[in-house]
Amino acid sequence: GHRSFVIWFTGLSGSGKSTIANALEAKLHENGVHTYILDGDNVRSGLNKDLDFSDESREENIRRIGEVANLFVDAGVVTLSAFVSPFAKDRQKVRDIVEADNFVEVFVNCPLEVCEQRDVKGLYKKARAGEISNFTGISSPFEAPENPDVEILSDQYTVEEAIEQLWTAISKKL
Ligand code: GGZ
Repeated sequence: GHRSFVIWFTGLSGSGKSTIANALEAKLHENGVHTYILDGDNVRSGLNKDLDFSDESREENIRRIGEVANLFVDAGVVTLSAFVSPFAKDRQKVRDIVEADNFVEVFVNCPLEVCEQRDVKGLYKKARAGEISNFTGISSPFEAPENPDVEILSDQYTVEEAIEQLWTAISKKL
């Protein structure tokens, strides 16, 4: 067996949260660790499909995800979560829900200019054109963590390097 806890990725749209979470999950599986990834694809499409991107909806989005993550941790699963989670108070609330010992905050730090340049989904262009409102980094704030457990400068390192950095931080908790 192994311990269970939450690995909470936070960062701008397009910063690399999901890519890094998926690569870390593969490495955890190689090491016999039972995992689950919570992300927009499986949470905003179902449990949270009533929520939009207003401040209030984001707060409720993150609160519910924190409660779900807590259930997974109770079930013994290492839980990776990949949401923008732009508000410091909401991330703190999750830390309180799951208990600080079970919470690893990972700031995937990529400059807005780089995320916007890549614009993998074309959302930044739409946000600049005013077709999407409350877009994080453009028309809605991102409160960078002041004291993350891990900070990944995702525009300066490969995914493999990021995984090595994360492994150093989490392997001792397993
Ligand atoms: C930010 C938005 C928005 C707005 C749609 N602001 O790159 P993506 O597409 O896949 O990641 C973004 C995702 C953010 O959802 P989260 O649940 O992670 O946000 S939060 O934690 O703030 O609740 C982006 C897409 O949804 N998207 N509209 N206005 N991102």
